[in-house]
Amino acid sequence: MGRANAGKTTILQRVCNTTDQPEIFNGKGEKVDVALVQGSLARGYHNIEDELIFQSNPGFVFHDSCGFEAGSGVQFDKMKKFVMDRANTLQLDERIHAIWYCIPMTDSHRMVTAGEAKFFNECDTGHVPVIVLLTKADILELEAVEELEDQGLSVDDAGRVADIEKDILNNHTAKLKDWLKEKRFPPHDYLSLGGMEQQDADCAPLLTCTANALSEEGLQQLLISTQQSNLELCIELAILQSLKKYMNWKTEMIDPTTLSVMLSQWFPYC
Ligand SMILES: Nc1nc2c(ncn2[C@@H]2O[C@H](COP(=O)(O)OP(=O)(O)OP(=O)(O)O)[C@@H](O)[C@H]2O)c(=O)[nH]1
Ligand SMILES: [Mg+2]
Repeated sequence: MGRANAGKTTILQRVCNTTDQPEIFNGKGEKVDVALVQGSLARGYHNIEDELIFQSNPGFVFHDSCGFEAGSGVQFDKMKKFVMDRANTLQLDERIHAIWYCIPMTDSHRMVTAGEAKFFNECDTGHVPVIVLLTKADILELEAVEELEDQGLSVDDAGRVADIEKDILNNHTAKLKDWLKEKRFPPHDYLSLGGMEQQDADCAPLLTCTANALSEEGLQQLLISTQQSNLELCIELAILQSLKKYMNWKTEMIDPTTLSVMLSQWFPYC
């Protein structure tokens, strides 16, 4: 979720380790001719029912929704129905498992618009965690430099710029948390992401944060084993989760074959 230009597609590309655009399939599973909808995509309009799949990792199915500025009531209602239906459906192939709500730091003066307020007041996503992503956080470096200049201080000290940038980000995050905690359905977690437009950007924090927000271990395993951008995450969770289970077992139940099967479940694509 998130307004136009918030950095949504870029995040999905990083998670799927690609620079390609996704293929789009409509609600009936038919491929959508991207050339035909190019105009509306360029205006940041997305049909939330469409499924976005990257060839580099077809294990993930994404849904992309535009932002909801004041006045787009029909779009909001359509999104709300989609989210509530798909969060609760028993049809496994239709179920959504997590929502990333992008708020770009390029708009730090209007982080919570009527659209965000409406979403967090009205959208009960039940057990489906909503994680607010403060996207394009790298842009705050510019604000930090401006602040130093205003104070008449040198901007050559990279450490000082980084410290002020961190303070500004902490400030924005605190403000955002303050606003959203008052809503009826506040987000489960917050995470800042910057430099995601770079092809080698690390999305491990995003995957770890999402895995932590998922309440079921089976879902965590699906997420971590489906992503192929960070092998370390698979190793870390395979060891932590398998050993955690193993430690509760009686000694006579422990055998290397069982342990290796448990570990390998985190690496189905290898
Ligand atoms: N500085 C910076 N730019 C970013 C970052 N992430 C994305 N961008 C840039 O922001 C622009 C928009 O990114 P997209 O991923 O296309 O945004 P979107 O939310 O999918 O936009 P729509 O599909 O139009 O709604 C692109 O030029 C990206 O390169 C980031 O972390 N930092
Ligand atoms: Mg996009």
